[in-house]
Amino acid sequence: DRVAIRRALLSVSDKTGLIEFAQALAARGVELVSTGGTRKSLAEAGLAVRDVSELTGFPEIMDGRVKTLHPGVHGALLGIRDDAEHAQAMETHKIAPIDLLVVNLYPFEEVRQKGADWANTVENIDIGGPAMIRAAAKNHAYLACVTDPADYASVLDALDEGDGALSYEFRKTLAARAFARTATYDAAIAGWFADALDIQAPARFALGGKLASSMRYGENPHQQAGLYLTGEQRPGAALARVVQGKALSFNNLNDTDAAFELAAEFDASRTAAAIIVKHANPCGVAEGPDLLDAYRKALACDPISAFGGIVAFNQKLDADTARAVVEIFTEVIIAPEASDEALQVIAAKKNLRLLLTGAMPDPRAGGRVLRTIAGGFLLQNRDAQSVDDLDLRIVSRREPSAQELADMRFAFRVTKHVKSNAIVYAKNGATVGIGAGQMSRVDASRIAAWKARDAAEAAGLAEPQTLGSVVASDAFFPFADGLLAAAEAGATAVIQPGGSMRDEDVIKAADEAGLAMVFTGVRHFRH
Ligand code: 93A
Repeated sequence: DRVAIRRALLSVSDKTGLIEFAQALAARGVELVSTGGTRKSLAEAGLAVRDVSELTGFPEIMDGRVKTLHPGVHGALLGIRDDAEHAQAMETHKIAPIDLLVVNLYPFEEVRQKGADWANTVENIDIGGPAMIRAAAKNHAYLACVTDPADYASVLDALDEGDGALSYEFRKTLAARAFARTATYDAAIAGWFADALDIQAPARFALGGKLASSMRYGENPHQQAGLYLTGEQRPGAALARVVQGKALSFNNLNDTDAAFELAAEFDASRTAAAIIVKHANPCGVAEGPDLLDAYRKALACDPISAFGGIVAFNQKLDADTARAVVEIFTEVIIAPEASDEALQVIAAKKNLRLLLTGAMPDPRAGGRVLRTIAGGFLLQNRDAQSVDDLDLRIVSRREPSAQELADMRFAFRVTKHVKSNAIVYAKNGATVGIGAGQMSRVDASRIAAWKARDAAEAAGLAEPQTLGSVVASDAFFPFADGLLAAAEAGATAVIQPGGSMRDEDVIKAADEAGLAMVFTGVRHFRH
């Protein structure tokens, strides 16, 4: 699967490192072919280089707009070397194979940034370059394609390692980089047009995704919105089959995603889980022997907030659970599957959306999370950390009981999906108080306890459910106060990442209050 590099076609606008790279290639016996400006630079540096017009038998025309757009070039890039017909075509038309393509594109992004006039910016839309890059990247089984001067050194290293040849794995990596480059390049051009024409509707301007549906509006009625698919095959809100109900809104999809991703944290072969989400935060989460039990416990956490909520399950939805859900106004139900009887129960509620995904997503799988900021975007890996994989370190004098430990794991699992600062009280596999999205941790702690008191009152219970509960925090307690607020509310055990400068004070406070405490060593911020 190695490809010996004998001939390279170089065509670059950014000439950084070009001469050194070409010299190194020539020194390794690689024949150089090049386009006008690039050829001139190489020749001036004393390198033997052929003009691409020698390959095509056709001169560069139209001020360079057409220089490599020719079967002599594209046949060389696209020909399948071990296909008899392709080989015959190459021979008949005297097409010399190219083993290495080195291209970087007209500097459209820089020209756009400088605010050049319309005609000048348009002239900097590269056509031949992306065509060659895409051809070579498609045909990575037979050649390599370099699109970034930053990769020259690693290409030379790989060549030396491979004795003048490049491996399949390496060529595949280069192809991935190549397609990423043409994708961002075209996105920049599309973005420039959209800005220039003041096209605000995202539905008409894709950011590297494929438009799946336009929404009636975005987060608010005066905002336009669309759902785009990235190609990632992760079961969830974007790819689910919509069985019934009104059209999904932007907020529905966002909340449904939050609910289902949390449901996925519960291994369906081990336990049944129900999640109720409002405004992208869970307002009730529980696990149990079956979905009905889990749903009832989840609802009890905060029945007021659950009104108009999104409900997610990690197992096949059954009729009894469906009946319980439709008792209160619910916007969306999402589950991997549903029984025929459950489908009938839900069908009676015309507006209620039912989404079936066919499977649960893997909570440990990688993936990307994107957030836009003014002038750019932030990209990070998905938080794929599961509490099941962590070594929990007991730091208190008192050891937690088995029930406390189970509830601590449960609460920490939930906390990962609550906006920071997040505090979650849990008891017997159910949340009993959730404090989300607070600017101070102690406030999150107080709000969670206060909500638990409200829920107890509404249910006619004499005492709040936080009594005898455990408490989880998404990040370390910087001071003892948040922890003491939890103890005051009746929590007996604490799970938190640890790692504060004042850990010692916090541990001391836990010991004094008789709390059991474990450190996870992992934090779950969610901003
Ligand atoms: O004007 S193009 O779209 N038409 C082409 O046929 C073509 N072939 C290569 N631009 C084309 N290129 C681009 O020219 C390359 O992507 C590269 O950025 C640049 C190199 O030109 P030169 O070698 O003349 O400096």
